[in-house]
Amino acid sequence: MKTIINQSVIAKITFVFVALITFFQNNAMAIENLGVPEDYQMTYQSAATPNMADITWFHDLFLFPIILGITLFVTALLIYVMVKFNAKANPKPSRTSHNSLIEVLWTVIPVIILIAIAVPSFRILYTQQEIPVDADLTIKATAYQWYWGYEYPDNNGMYFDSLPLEGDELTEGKLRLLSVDNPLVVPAGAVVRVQVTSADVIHNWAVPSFGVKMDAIPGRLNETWFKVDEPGIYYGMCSELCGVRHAYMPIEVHVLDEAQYIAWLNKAEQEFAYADFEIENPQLAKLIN
Ligand SMILES: [Cu+2]
Repeated sequence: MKTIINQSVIAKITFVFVALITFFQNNAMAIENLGVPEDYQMTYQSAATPNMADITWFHDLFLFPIILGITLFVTALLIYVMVKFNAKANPKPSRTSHNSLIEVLWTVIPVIILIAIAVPSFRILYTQQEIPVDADLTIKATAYQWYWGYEYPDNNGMYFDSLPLEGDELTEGKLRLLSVDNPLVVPAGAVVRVQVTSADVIHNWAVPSFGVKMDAIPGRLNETWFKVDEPGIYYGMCSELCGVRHAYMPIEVHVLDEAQYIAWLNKAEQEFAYADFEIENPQLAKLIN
């Protein structure tokens, strides 16, 4: 009898517990701001891609300790020299000008340190620059003075402009100088190849939490890529001084799970369908038609 009661109590508690978890999970379904800068931030934004995780590791756990060690070592040497060999403590200076052992050491040790830094550095550079040939999705980002345009060549050339929200358009949850009217939308877990170009001056397509920063150059198609597993909103900005409204061309990327992405795509393909715009030059019109 006692065990039956205990079992039913346990079952009830489990039920309440599961219900609570489901409730909070459902609430968490709303897409979250993940790649956002924080006030007075000095460190990197948390990594959303494997590349950015590598960059963060390289800086925080590899380069920074080496820099710290060298700085402390040089500071200690300076203090030692100032105390031990100042004019008062050491009135008769030594005339020594060469020491082969020390000269070899201060050449060889820095070389070893530089080689140690170069190995992981080249590996990270390589994975950044090596564009996956079998990307799941290709996006073409075109920079304009001063907004971005996104084209989905895989989806009948669907295209839309992405302009920053102005003061009165900033509704609840929108961020000044970061939120846009039409964000770039990609599926979670997909390898996204981004082709970057510009229609006027040099801009730069940069999203800090992706570890991506690629120049947008007129007449040239640069490529970069990212893969984000966690659905959420990630922000970036144009990172090449491009004119008076340089600060007003943010990048907002929505990473959606598969089902949400397909739902968005179905809607977007109608809203942003490639329009056969009227060709004003009659000679050009004849050529095309
Ligand atoms: Cu720009």
